Amino acid sequence: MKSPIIVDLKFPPDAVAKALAGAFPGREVINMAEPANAGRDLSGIEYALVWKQDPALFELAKDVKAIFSGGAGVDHILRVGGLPEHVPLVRFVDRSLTDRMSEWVVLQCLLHLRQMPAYLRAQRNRHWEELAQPEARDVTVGVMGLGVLGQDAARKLKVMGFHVVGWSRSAKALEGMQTFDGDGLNDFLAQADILVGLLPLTEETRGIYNKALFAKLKQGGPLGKPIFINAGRGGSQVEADILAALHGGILGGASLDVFETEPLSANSALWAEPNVVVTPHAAAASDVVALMRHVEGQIARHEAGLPLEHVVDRALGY
Ligand code: NDP
Ligand code: OXD
Repeated sequence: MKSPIIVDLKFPPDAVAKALAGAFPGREVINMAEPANAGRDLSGIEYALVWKQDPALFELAKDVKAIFSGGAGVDHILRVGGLPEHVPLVRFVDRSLTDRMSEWVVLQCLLHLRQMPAYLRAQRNRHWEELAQPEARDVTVGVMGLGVLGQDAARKLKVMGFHVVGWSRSAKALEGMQTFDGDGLNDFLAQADILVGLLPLTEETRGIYNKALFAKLKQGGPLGKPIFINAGRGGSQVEADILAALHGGILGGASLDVFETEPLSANSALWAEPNVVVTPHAAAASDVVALMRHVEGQIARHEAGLPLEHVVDRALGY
């Protein structure tokens, strides 16, 4: 008898219901979005798939043996708290999510390289003026976070011709790319014309993109001033410092997909900044069908006695 799975995903309910229709054959699915499941006895159930779960979920689901995240980042899940200790928490790692993130990152780097914010302004003003155009090979993109997403984005940026360097907590040897770890942050920043943030939100990375960091980026490169791009988590950026750096000539532009508070307030000055691109945490939304497939695969491994993959190190927070 297969253990049921609890699903508590704060995603659009119709997309979840549709994806669940063909998922988990032979296994009961307890979708917490259905009113009939409110207050249901969840004891004895071994699996839970969650994203921004109800804070009381694990008081009811005391016997879970594995928890699956609906996203690649797990800060929301850890922040809610109440997770049973020593139960593995598995991140969502999937080709579709990785491809989408790399599309977004490459798009933003090209957009700033090719001066699209300025050309779009010129178009609105019916103003014809060709701007100076550096080549990608002369521009260094520094990727902060060389995990699943950072490495794929770095590879694809290289295909577009950018010179790419990377920084991560532990040392990495990546072919054709200079990498820095931990203490090498200042040397890494000093090379970056474009800084791409693909870090998880942890105690160590909260507020890391701040005025002190922006001041260490390379000035006077082919783009004039450095560009800041972030699709990791908004809690890692200090928005007041981004605005001050833009106004003070420390940053030349930014592309932001994530924000300190989401949705971004209609009053935020970021919306109206001339060289700032704002997207609504949409760089790489989880494909719910792919998510179910990934969880099925991991449960199959677990039930075959194989180790779960992509397990979060709860002490590190990612
Ligand atoms: P991974 O866990 O695979 O990679 C995280 C990377 O960050 C690793 O290279 C890790 O270093 C590095 N890192 C973590 N902490 C530190 C630190 N203190 N100092 C230096 N480096 C650090 O995560 P993913 O690549 O899969 O995802 C990254 C993040 O992207 C997610 O956590 C999520 O927040 C965000 N995301 C955003 C989406 C969006 O739509 N905007 C969609 C999906 C994810 P090391 O290699 O040494 O462990
Ligand atoms: C994720 C996200 O972490 O969508 O997957 O932000």
